[in-house]
Order: sequence, then structure tokens, then C-alpha cells
Amino acid sequence: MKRLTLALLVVAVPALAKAPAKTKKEAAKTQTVTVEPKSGSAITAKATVTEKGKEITFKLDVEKAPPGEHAVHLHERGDCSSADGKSAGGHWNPTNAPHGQWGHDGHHMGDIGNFTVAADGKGTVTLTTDKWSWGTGETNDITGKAIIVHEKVDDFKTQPTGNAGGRIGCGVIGIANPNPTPTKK
Ligand SMILES: [Cu+2]
Repeated sequence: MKRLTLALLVVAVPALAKAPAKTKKEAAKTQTVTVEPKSGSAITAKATVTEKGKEITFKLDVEKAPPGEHAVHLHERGDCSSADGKSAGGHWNPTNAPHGQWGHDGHHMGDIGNFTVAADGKGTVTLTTDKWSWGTGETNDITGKAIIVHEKVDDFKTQPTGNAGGRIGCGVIGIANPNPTPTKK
């Protein structure tokens, strides 16, 4: 009898753990954003935004970029229409903080930081945080913010830009779960 109870528990626990996700019908919130080249650059880049629980993971993959360190920020306006990317405005800074380094005292909500592009022109940066939200309409909502890849490295000091130079890539984060049940024809 004891053995039977144990066996039932072993079977039942994984089933219970899976149940909430199914009953809520909550698809994973994820989106791939194309980051288009700006300021005459040749970069091809995409960012993937994924929400899991309270955390949002931002992952940027860049190709054909000039080797070296580059800054990436979220800028306040989701407008990549200008050739130099300046249509995206300044850094996204809903808390009126000084510009700085992520994880350190005082930084913009959009201060993602620097990443390295290797000799082959490829680079990746990943940030996971619970400081952003997606699709909430709150001040920390990343919806409609612009992803800006810069020509140069962020010094984390110069106000309010980090002296990261021109904008070589721009993309816009859209709404969470824009199309949860895609229909294919
Ligand atoms: Cu920037």
C-alpha cells in the first residue's frame, strides 16, 4: 500500500506542475525584432524579447558590424524613420536617472550596456531583468521603445549619452504577444 502511494505521488507531481500553464492558456510572450542598419552601416541584427514569469530577457545578435565594443540602449521613441536613427530620440529614461551602467547606482532604464563584436563582425548581448515590463502600460513598459546599436563604446559617464557616437542600428519593440494564434494559409 505504501509503495502504491509513493508511485502515485511520483506520477502526480509532474502532472500538477504542468497544469497551471495549460489552464491559463498563456502562450510564452516572445518577439523577434529586426534591427535595421542606420548611418550607412551594413549591419544585420535581430533582437529577441522574451517574457517568462516576472523576467524579461533581451537578446541581441548582430552581424556585419565593425569589430570592437559597441553600446546598445533602449531609446524613448519607437521611430527608426530617419537615416541616422536620431528619430528614436534620447535614452529611454522614465525614472529621470543619470546615464550610467546597468546594475550600478543610477542608470537609465534603457542603459543596456556594451557588447563586443568579434573580427568576423558578429556580436551578442543578453540582459535578463525584472525591472522592465511588457504590455502593461506602466512607466517601465518596453513596448514601443527603440533598440539602438551605437558606433562606439559607452563610457557610462558622459551625460546623457555615454558618448557612444552615431547610431548604426535601430529597431522597435512591439506589443507583447501581437499574434498569439497565427493563422497560416
Ligand atoms: Cu543610445
